[in-house]
Formats: sequence, C-alpha cells, structure tokens
Amino acid sequence: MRREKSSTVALALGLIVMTLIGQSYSQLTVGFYAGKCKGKKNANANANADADVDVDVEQLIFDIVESAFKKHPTLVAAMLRMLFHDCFVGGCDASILLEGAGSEKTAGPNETVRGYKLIDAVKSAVEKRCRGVVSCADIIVIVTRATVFLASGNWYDVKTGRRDGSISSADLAMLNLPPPNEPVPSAIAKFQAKNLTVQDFVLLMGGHTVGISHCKNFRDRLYNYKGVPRMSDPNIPKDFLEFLKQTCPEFGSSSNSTVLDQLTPNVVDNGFYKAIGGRKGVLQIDQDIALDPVTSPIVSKLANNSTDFIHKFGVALNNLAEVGVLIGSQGQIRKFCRFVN
Ligand code: HEM
Ligand SMILES: *[C@@H]1O[C@H](CO)[C@@H](O)[C@H](O)[C@H]1NC(C)=O
Ligand SMILES: *[C@@H]1O[C@H](CO)[C@@H](O)[C@H](O)[C@H]1NC(C)=O
Ligand SMILES: *[C@@H]1O[C@H](CO)[C@@H](O)[C@H](O)[C@H]1NC(C)=O
Ligand SMILES: *[C@@H]1O[C@H](CO)[C@@H](O)[C@H](O)[C@H]1NC(C)=O
Ligand SMILES: CC(=O)N[C@H]1CO[C@H](CO)[C@@H](O)[C@@H]1O
Repeated sequence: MRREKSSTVALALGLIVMTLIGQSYSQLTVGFYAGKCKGKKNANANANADADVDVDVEQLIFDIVESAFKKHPTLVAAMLRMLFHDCFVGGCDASILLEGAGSEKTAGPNETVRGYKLIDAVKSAVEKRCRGVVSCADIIVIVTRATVFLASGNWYDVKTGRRDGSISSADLAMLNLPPPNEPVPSAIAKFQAKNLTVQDFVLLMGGHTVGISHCKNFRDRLYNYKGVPRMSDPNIPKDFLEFLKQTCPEFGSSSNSTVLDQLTPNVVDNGFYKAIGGRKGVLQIDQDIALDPVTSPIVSKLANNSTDFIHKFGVALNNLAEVGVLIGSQGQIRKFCRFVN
C-alpha cells in the first residue's frame, strides 16, 4: 500500500513537473498539420459531390512558392528577411504582417521588407481548403523553407504549431532590430537575449548570402566611419572601396544598391563567408563578424566547408523560428494575415 501510495505521489509530481517544463519550452512539432487540414482534393473540386481529403499543407504551400519563385527568384531574400524581422520583434507570431498606423512594418528598418503578397496568396489558397487551421506565423516559416530549398537544393524539416499574435509595434521593432553598424559584441548579446547562441548568430548572418543592401545602409562606412567626416572603414580594400563609392556617391541617390554576397549573390551557399573573409562585406556588421575574435573562427570554418553551412543553416533557421512563439491556446489563427480576427 505504502509503495503504491508513494508511486502515485511520484506520478502526480512527475505530471506537474512535466506540465511546468512543457509550458516553458515551445511545443512545436515537425508535421503539426498532418491530418488537421481536411478539405477538397484540389481548388476545382465540387463542393457537394467530392469528399474531403487530408490536405498536405506543406506540399500545397511548396507548389505555390515554387511557381512564384520561378518568376521572382529574389523571394528567397525577401522571405529570409521577413522571418528574421518577424521573430526578432515580439516573437515569431506574424506581427510583421499586421497593417495599421504604428505597426511593426511601418518602422524604419522594415522599409524594404517585402514578400507580403506571396504570403497573402498562400494564406488565401490554404484557407480555401481548410478554414482557420494554418497560422500566418507558420506560413512565413514554411514559405521561407521552400525558398531556401529552391535557392540551395537543400531541404530541412520545419517545426510548426505556432499561433498568431495581435500586437505589432513600430517602437518595439526599433528597439529589437539591430542597425547595420551594431558592434559584434552587442549583436551577440541581442541574439543571446532570444536564446540564440554565437554559433546561431554567425549562421543566421549567412542570410546575407542573398539579397541586396541599399546605399544608405553602408554609406557611413564610406564617408563617415565612426562619425569621422571623410573617413572610410580601413578594412575595406582600395578597389572595393572605389566600387562601393561609385555605387553609393556621398550625396547621391539612396535608391542605389549592391548585393550583400559579392561572390554568389543569388545562391544560398557559403559564398557570403568567403566574401567577408576576403574583406568584401557590404554592411559594417557583415565585415565585422569576419574580424571579431569571437566570431571570426566560425566564419573561416564556414568559408572553408561548403556542405557544412547549408546543413547548419536549416538548424539555425529552426532555432530562430522558435523565438517567442505562441502555442496551444495562446493567440489565434488569423483569417487574413494582415488583420487580427
Ligand atoms: C545583426 C543582425 C542584422 C542586421 C544588422 C541586418 C541588417 C540588414 C540590412 C541593413 C539590410 C539591407 C536592407 C536594405 O537596404 O534594403 C539587410 C538585408 C537583408 N537581411 Fe539582414 N540583418 C541582420 C540579420 C539578418 C538575419 C538573421 C537574416 C536572416 C536569416 C537576414 C536576412 C537579410 C536578407 C535576406 C536581406 C536582403 C533583403 C532583400 O534583398 O530584400 N538579416 N539586413
Ligand atoms: C548611383 O546613383 C548615382 C546618382 O545618385 C548615379 O550617378 C550612379 O551611376 C549610380 N550608380 C550605380 C552603380 O547604380
Ligand atoms: C581555411 O582555409 C584557409 C586556406 O586554405 C586556411 O588558411 C584556414 O586556416 C582555414 N581555416 C579553418 C578554420 O580551417
Ligand atoms: C565539412 O562539413 C561536413 C558536414 O558538416 C563534414 O562532414 C566534413 O567533415 C567537413 N569537412 C571538412 C574538411 O572539415
Ligand atoms: C528562451 O528559453 C526559455 C526557456 O526555454 C523560455 O522560457 C523563453 O521564453 C525563451 N525566450 C525566447 C525569447 O524565446
Ligand atoms: C510596408 C511598409 O509599411 N513600409 C513602411 C516602412 O517604414 C517606412 C518608414 O517609416 C514607411 O514609409 C513605409 O511605408
């Protein structure tokens, strides 16, 4: 009897502990939507005559992204940046998508975030098959993975089960998103505050393997380094400095831009690390991670091994996509990604 009683107590305690742990860790799972989206076989199915089937949500989304990507290959850059900005401001809860005065997407650093139309198209296609099941936060993650696969050839599994938030604030965005001249130690601290390690930080900066930067985000490096007029970053080689100055005249157009990865700008690969290893970083922070004593060993390792980066990038993106998620009964599943229900 005594033994039975104590084992019952142990079991009860165990359940309490497990519940507590369960609450502090996210419970995202691979394949969360399997069996959860019951809908018509395809968009043209007869609403009355055709029976509902299990819709493969991730495949449905992949097919839409694949045809969009064929026309617009820079969508991979758009989505990687959208994922980063969503997750860094109040967690990966699709707050970046919300419209309204003073919302996150109206903040200065979000000015050039794009890809909103693709998210709308995907959401509308998914809702046609099963209403109110798939969150906008998960759609950002699933779409991003599809674009990374299309631009690298490497597939990685994504965890899903996020729910959508209802708070979106430009002030919060300004507070959380690092500027391009953020010193490496404080950038590391900002990533660590989101449970991301130094290794994650360096891998995630590999997002700059695609996409562009506008002039205004690196102009100070060329003409006003550390606030000193007519000073340029001494780490920029002479010929590259000439190139950047031509692209970005001191008093010229701010709409000029150049690619972030000066070696292989359209492919998701380790070319970015080779480029910054050769001092061809465009943004201050990109060049600085190749020089900082804490991050530079990670950079040169990634630069030296092409298969290593692409495998670890998927893991790091999953870590990023776990920041501050809403799960279970938290938040909501939005009907339209741009508005709370
Ligand atoms: C300290 C961290 C970071 C800083 C300071 C930073 C800063 C910037 C800046 C200034 C731009 C140029 C925007 C423009 O001129 O239009 C940019 C572009 C971009 N960033 Fe970051 N970034 C950071 C981390 C990340 C991360 C973690 C990712 C994704 C994993 C990412 C993905 C991108 C992409 C793909 C672009 C190109 C966007 C496009 O071509 O439309 N960034 N970033
Ligand atoms: C950048 O803009 C200036 C005008 O402000 C223009 O003269 C120059 O040719 C542009 N350079 C590139 C590479 O687009
Ligand atoms: C990477 O390769 C370069 C040149 O082959 C070498 O100098 C460097 O030490 C290597 N770095 C690592 C971390 O293996
Ligand atoms: C490169 O990375 C892969 C995958 O992480 C690893 O298996 C391999 O041993 C590495 N190669 C070198 C030369 O370090
Ligand atoms: C970091 O991890 C802890 C413990 O798992 C969790 O409670 C916290 O919410 C996480 N922080 C973020 C920003 O995800
Ligand atoms: C999409 C979007 O809302 N972009 C905004 C980003 O921030 C700038 C500057 O605040 C706005 O002018 C844009 O409209």
